[in-house]
Amino acid sequence: MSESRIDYSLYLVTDRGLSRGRSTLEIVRAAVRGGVTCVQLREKTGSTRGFIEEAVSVKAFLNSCGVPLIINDRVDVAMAVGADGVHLGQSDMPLAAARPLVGASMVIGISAESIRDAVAAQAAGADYLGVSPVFTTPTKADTAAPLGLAGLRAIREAVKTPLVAIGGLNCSNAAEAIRNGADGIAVVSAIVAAEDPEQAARAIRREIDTARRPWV
Ligand code: TZP
Ligand code: MG
Repeated sequence: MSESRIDYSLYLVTDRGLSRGRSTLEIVRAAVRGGVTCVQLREKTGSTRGFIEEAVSVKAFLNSCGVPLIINDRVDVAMAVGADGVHLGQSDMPLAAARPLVGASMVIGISAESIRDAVAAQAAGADYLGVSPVFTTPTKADTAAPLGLAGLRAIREAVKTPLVAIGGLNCSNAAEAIRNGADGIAVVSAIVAAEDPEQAARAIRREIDTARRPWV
């Protein structure tokens, strides 16, 4: 899938630990009903086999509604399940090593915590960038200092690659992130840990749509 066929506008990143006992598939189904346009499966614990089984079941659902699946960290898992994309951080497999493995059609997203990261990832051919963290977040421990909206805007001015803002995003700041150059909003806890993930996604969706249509 080429990057232009992916709608990054509301990008769900899963987290089993924040799901309050609900299955990842259950969260994904609710979030898609609420307007999520892209799903990244992020499994930091558990077996490779378990990750693949989960990815296969989530992919079957997402295929039925035309929403792309992106796999976090694991090029092998992304290839094994025929995912639409793989998301790689600055300590994961380099894009130049991943591209020959996954081929031209799989989307590769790269985490960028600075202008330097973003410019390098664009030059290496990243399909999109996860700009992180925009705000403080308790969800991921090993992040750099928050970029803030000014940092997001500076990265927007430095690259043309689609940008997905991540880190502390929710319905109260999603619109600002879009206005400061994000093409999409990536969310973990504001959807995954919500009492009603469908409603939570819908509220963020509304903010994004309003920010993209300032004339309305
Ligand atoms: N990558 C950068 S920040 C982050 C990830 C996975 C966590 C974002 O989580 P939340 O709960 O949306 O702030
Ligand atoms: Mg990673």
